[in-house]
Amino acid sequence: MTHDFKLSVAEHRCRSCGSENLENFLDLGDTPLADRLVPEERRGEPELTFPLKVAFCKDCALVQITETVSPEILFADAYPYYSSFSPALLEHSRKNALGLIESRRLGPESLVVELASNDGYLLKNYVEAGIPALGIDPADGPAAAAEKIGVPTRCAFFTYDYALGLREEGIRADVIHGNNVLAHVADTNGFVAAIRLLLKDDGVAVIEAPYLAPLTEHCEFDTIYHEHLCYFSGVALDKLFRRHGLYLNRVEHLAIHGGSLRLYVEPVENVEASVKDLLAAETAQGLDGIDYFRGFSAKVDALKRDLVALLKDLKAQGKSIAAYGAAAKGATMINTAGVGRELVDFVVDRNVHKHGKYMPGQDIPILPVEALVERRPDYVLVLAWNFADEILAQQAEYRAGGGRFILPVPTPRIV
Ligand code: DWN
Repeated sequence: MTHDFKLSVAEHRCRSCGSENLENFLDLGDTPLADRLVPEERRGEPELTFPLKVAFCKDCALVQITETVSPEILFADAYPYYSSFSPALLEHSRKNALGLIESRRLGPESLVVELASNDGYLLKNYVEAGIPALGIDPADGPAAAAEKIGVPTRCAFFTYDYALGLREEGIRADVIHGNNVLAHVADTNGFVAAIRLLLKDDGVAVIEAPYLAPLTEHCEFDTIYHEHLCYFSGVALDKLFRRHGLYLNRVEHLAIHGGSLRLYVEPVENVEASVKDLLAAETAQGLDGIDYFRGFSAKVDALKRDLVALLKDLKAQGKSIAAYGAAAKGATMINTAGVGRELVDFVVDRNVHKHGKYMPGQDIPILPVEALVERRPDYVLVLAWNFADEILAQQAEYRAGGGRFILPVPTPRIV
């Protein structure tokens, strides 16, 4: 079902600098919302679909999708993503928090705020250390889960006006976390300006976002979906922050989510070598120019073609295939490549909120992970490939019984 104009808006200007000098370089077609899993009672009903096209801004180098879907239908009702179902992410976050407690000398007088705080997966580390924390997240399920474990959370969208309200309450943050949220907000400039408003003058915003370079180098096109409005390079981020009196002073490269950046952004300019090196490397790679992206669409088409050919070949041999990870990226992968129930029988996932529902667009059932050993499919397509090491290590029993995994990115292969 194509969308109602009230549910989405086609953008013709850059989300960061407002330029109209955009060039589309990838079209993934009209796709369903990646995290809008289908409950039993809605099976067979037409699903909302929206254009999924990617453009490059020739003026500020921001890569972005051209359609803005209403955040209310993306994140508010029944948003199924809970960070705490990933042990690797929990450990990654714990180390991040403990490192900042030490480096910023945080204590009972400090305040740490997380934007898109989800189920308290990160802020719980500050609460346990006796450091005041406040979570802000629009998804009622994860926000309630955070409160349940003692993380003070406000169920709201973080906007400039919301930050003004916090300031009027006398709330200013020593540290603001924003993990996998900057790419998700429709008002990119308003969100960054709100961070500056909420941050103390000697504070730091620590922002994690998937990094554009591995996305293109490793063909991680399935990380493109309507929740992710922007796909960041250092060049584009630096321009965005400076526009609002914030400075990208340090950057760390992370393996999480297929390759991310951890950005240290402050109201005082003190740019370290890590940022200078990042910007120089991107210029050398050509990430600040459209030519770098012009061949990407062909790479994506080749990966999709090779994946479907591999799956069809296994089915022709009489093999059974399941999938692991009812991930948002998994929805992009199966819907843009055309992987349906004729190829994949079911998807397993540890997130209990996803069980009993169906993958968007393909009506593939989502089951508990135990189904892999109970039903013993011959092959399992790892849709959550960014956690492949962790997932394969968990599934020793399935592998011991002869089960094999298929990794789709950067090239489809059996392991
Ligand atoms: O930006 C976003 C990223 C951070 O998370 C959100 N907009 C949406 C979401 O994207 P995703 O669903 O692709 O993220 P994940 O974390 O790659 O999804 C992994 C899926 O796999 C989750 O449903 C949890 C599941 N899982 C599992 O079943 N067993 C994950 C691990 C690590 C496991 O061991």
